[in-house]
Amino acid sequence: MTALAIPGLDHAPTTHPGLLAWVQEVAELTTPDAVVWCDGTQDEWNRLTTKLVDAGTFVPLEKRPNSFWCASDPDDVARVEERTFICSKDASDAGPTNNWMDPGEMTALMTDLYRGSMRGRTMYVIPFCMGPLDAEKPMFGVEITDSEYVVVSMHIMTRAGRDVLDRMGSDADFVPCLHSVGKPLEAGEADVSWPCSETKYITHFPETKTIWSFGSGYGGNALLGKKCYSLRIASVLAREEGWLAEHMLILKLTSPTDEVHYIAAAFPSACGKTNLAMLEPTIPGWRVETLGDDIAWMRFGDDGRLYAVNPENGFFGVAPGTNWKTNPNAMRTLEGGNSIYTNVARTPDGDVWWEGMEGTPEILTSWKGEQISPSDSSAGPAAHPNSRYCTPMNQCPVLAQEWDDPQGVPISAILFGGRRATTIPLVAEARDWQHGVFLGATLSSEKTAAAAGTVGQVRRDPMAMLPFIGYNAGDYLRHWGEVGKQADAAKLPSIFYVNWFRRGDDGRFLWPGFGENSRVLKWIVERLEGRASAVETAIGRVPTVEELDLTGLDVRYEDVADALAIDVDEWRAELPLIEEWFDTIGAALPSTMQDELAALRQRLG
Ligand code: SAT
Ligand code: MN
Repeated sequence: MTALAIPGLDHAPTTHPGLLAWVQEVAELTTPDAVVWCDGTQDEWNRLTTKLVDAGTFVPLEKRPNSFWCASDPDDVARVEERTFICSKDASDAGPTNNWMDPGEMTALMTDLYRGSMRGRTMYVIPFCMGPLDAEKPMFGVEITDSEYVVVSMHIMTRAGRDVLDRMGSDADFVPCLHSVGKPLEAGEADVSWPCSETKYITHFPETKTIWSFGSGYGGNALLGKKCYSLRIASVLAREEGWLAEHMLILKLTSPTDEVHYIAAAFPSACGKTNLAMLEPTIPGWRVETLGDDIAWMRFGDDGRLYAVNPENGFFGVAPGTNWKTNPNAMRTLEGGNSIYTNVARTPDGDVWWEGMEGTPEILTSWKGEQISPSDSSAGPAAHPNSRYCTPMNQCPVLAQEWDDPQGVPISAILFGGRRATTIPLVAEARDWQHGVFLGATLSSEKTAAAAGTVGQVRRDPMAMLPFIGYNAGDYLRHWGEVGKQADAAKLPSIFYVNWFRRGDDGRFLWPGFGENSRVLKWIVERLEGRASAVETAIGRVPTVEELDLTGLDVRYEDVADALAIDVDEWRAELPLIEEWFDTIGAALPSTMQDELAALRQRLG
């Protein structure tokens, strides 16, 4: 087949020779029925959402304007870490925490998979930009996909379309992102509502800054601007260029006396980043505004401070547990419409529902499409635990006005946190940058449903980046150390470790969490401003119960004391686990991390 036989291929609205050549090459390999250059317009959204409704993939939600319900294949509901690869030339550059394959071998293998993989489908070319388009050096990408679901999701999650292509001109660098659901259609074959393949590969080539994804339609595997570009590839760029690409929310905290602090916080997937980013403080006079809920790119400004930008344009949040109490601002964002819901339940009157949402409808269509009653516990969850909403940032009622400032915002504090039932106190402050890097390097969390695998198991998750570091984890920790030497120590953000999830002996949470976490943020800000005291402990500086503002909070004193406690025996039991983790990283681990571990051991006695 010659390229010109594919309708649309010759209607390229660009003169960019590299882009044109790549699109042509992919079209010849994947042999779609047609090629469409996406323009990012409302018209395109309308056309594709209509197509998805007609195909049975989307169900329009009568109760939510311009919003759609969608159910995935039951085997395509989360990121697939065991199918995710970093294909650096040298295996040691992928390090012990990533899957690796030789780039040549992977290219050959996936080229075979892509051959004819778009047959019977349309190939879409989506020009997109991560971060503001008016940045000095905009971060371009182009995703080629055969999934309409991906196109409309990219409309929400990124700046996508014609403006991006125009700004790219004929010579801008871009990250080529190739995606196919891997389900070609034969002539006359009816499509399924969620096409995907049993064979899945989520592949990154760090040397050529290229992404190839095959077989999955799920967010983190298919919306390639998100984890693949903005974390795995961007972390490689960040290392080369001296900045940080991190799995962090960004929030703006304003005190009753109008002092402003910007805070970035890293938690593993499904550990409450979105809730913290949109938090409604329970203490009077304090205000939180949102700049991002998942990813932060941080670079030093001319003033020596670290500035953060959120590369995304939307929220791809975990639905279950989101409600008017845990995250009223997410609920309000969703009320704006223009959203896609994947794997939640649907009510008979055209609304969505998930576990934890207020009101329990009598009858529901579950994420599996079954008619169930949520009160019938034998039916299983109505919404998949990793079900997601995809919704535009600009509908968030507490969006900070500077959220899309290309300069970013200066970060005062970095929080690391995980989900731990024991050991880790509610909050601890690092002594200095290197100690903070150690806290991040040893971050641990119980596994959640955001990735396929066993939920609940404790695993080490350095800086909540374990599945997202695009290179060797030891080199990554070294890079964090180096970044701390780029600036005057006094200008670096202070680093804190938090754990909202500690439990008492009877299994109940010791700290109420959600809006009450503003009390912890207040202590953090008072530390930054030198107004709060802390107790030096073996693991860092921890507040006493009295140092936390608990005014009006209905909580037992002993519970807060237990939430803050450093149990030396628990910490001694943690040491071999940290050691084992450092052994896993091996020779690339910077010696500073071993020094910190030795110092901790000594302090624990
Ligand atoms: O990977 S996703 O972006 O789909 C969600 C997550 O795991 O953080
Ligand atoms: Mn995430």
